[in-house]
Amino acid sequence: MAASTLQADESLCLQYAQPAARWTEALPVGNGRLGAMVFGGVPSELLQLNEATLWSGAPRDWNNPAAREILPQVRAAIFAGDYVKAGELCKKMQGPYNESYQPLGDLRLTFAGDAKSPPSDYVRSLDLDRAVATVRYCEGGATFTREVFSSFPDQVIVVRLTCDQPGRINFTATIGSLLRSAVQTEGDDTLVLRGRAPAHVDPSYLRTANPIQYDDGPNPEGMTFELRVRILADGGSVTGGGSALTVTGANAVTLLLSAGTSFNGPDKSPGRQGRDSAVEALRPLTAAQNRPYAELLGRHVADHQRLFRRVQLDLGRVDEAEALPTAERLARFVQGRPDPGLATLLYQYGRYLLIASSRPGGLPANLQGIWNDSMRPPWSSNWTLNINAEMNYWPAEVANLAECHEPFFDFIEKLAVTGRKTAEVNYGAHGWVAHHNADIWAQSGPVGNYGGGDPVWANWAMSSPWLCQHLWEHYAFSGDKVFLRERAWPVMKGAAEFCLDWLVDDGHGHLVTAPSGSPELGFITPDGTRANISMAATMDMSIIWDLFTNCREAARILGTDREFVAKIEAAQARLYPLKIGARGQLQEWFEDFMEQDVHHRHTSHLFGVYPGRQITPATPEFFAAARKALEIRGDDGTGWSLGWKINFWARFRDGDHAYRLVRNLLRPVGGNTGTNYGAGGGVYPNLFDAHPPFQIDGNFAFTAGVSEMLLQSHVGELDLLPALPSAWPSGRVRGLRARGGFEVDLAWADGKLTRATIHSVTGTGGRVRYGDRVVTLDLKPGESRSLGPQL
Ligand code: FUC
Repeated sequence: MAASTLQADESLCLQYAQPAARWTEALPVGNGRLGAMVFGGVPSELLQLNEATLWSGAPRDWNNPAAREILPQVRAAIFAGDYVKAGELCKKMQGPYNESYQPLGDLRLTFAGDAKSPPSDYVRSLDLDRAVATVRYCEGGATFTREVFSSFPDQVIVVRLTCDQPGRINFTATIGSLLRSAVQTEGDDTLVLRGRAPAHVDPSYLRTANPIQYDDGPNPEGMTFELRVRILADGGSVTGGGSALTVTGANAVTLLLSAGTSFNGPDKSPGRQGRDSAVEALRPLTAAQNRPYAELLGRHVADHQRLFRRVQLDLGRVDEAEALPTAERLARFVQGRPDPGLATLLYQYGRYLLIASSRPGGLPANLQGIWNDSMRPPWSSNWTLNINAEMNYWPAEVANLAECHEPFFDFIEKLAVTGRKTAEVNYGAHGWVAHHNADIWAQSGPVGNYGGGDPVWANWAMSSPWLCQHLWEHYAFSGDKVFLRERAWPVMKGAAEFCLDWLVDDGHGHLVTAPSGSPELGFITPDGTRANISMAATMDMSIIWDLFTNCREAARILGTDREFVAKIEAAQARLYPLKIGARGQLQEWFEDFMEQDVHHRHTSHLFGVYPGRQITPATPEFFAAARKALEIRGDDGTGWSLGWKINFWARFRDGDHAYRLVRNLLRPVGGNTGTNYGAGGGVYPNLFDAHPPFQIDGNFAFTAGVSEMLLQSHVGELDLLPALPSAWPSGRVRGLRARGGFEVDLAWADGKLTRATIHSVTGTGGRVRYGDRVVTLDLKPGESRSLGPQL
């Protein structure tokens, strides 16, 4: 293995020797709003395009006033031990399903080619450090190069075609969309596609006769959108009309792609009160066309690197592996050949994908980030709140991309508005509630089409306290009291108000949630009854514990709401306690029920281990019981499940077991995109995480998990290399963030820390741990301290 170095990150490339044959081989670029999957074909290039705000549907009333009448009946059934009846009653509390994220369209470039000389020396790559996808090949004695990127500063996708010989670029450009739309040319250099999204799309998992519904009325509902492609040729000519433009004999060509929708916020009809999508699409294009290509590229790379380069990681390298195509590296790695650089690549890919799918001012990354080619994408490509959306943001703070967390905060604030109404109408409760699924309209009610959803997922009501953890964590890492006071606290308080109303006395003095399920797993009672819904599932209690703990700390720091905090303290003391079951495991339900599926992908009962901080070495019995519960679940699962387990094993300080999950997550799954709820997650050739199908949360959980193996800070101290696996004996990391306002650089060799540098950004003092050694640092903001292995 080559010595550990931290040089230029030229190795941070995904690379392939063939064009993409499938979507999960294509390479993603994005600026948080505009995304493209670049296929890299030679006779025909395909860019599959997305715009993050393009969704089906419109704001609507998903609240269900009947729920309020049903709730006491549900509770009575639960307290009488009739869990089956409770589950059936829960269905009557549901509302409509959420809407679906929609694909924007395709850009196709069909090249004239050279029949006498087939292409050779083909290479296709994605450079994570520059956020540029490149295709290069030789044909007819010339070398052709394409570069594609999605610029955040200029809000356009840029495609650049060059050749080392003049006048050799010839192609025809066309655009199209799966959505209702029409294409025309404008002037002699622009293609314009105008369309309208469906007024409703049923989720992918529903079998319905008419799942995609357009509004054909005179004043139709449904989002409008526009895609524009402007072709700027250097030399040669651009000709055509209708729906195609042809470039002939150019030296170089720049294509600028811009798109806009009529989305005007979650409370505005996109069909009738929307923005002008034509204006939205035209504005950035008009600005960008005045900048030469080199300037567009320079602005893009500088913007990307400002974020991306904050964390540098080297887990060790095997030189011959670094040079191989990415898919071959995966194949070698799964056979047991060492390639720590592959884990580094996937780690940085998670950071790349967050930068590319979640930028200030936009929407948060959905189940597929921003990349989707289907009108009925898996699970609507929505925000699934019982694990997936939160998981997307686990790396944001620790992996030094706090700005990329911001779209999630905006979204949470919007849910806090719609969710206040839902809490009141459905449950007669104060504060705000959200359930299992959310969409661009900030859907906050339980889904299920009034009885069709299984309550074990549809009726899960714990989103608001969990989402608030993200607001708190942003403060915990940054120390930003203005954020805590003005943005976090009002939303956290609203979630706590809901929880205080939602909790009920179990008749024995404890406060419980009822109805309550452990997502998305049913149980078997001692008499053999199979049911889903009972009271006080461990996850509920741990999430509420987390919110209450964070609220108490927040209110103390802000010196606010003393009376309210007293209520929280009183309730927290009465929360139904954690329990240890007959197998020595942390119980998942309020009684020691058996799991209907002992290897189920969800590990909800371990919330207190990660992302929570209720279960730590300071609670040794529960820490051991949680570990036992994870052992029972096993080491397989869907992609995101494997990713969560890396984080758990890191918190259990077992680096080699965490690494076992790293290996499982790096299993190549080829082209397998059929939905698999059981085991078998891994990665696609383009390193998108496979549930299967593609779901981006596993990518983000991987990055969070590797960070957690190297640095932890959730128990009031900086814990250095808490879970270093023997597979990564030597390495370095620079720029990880820790709670309390610190950045941390670490170097290690032979499995041992050699040097740590703690930079205080806003932090003052703090404990630092390496193994059993602990030191207390006294640092002022801006100061750094270097420590050796003795601390
Ligand atoms: C939950 C999970 C599934 C999937 C879906 C998007 O329902 O249980 O595995 O990730 O969300």
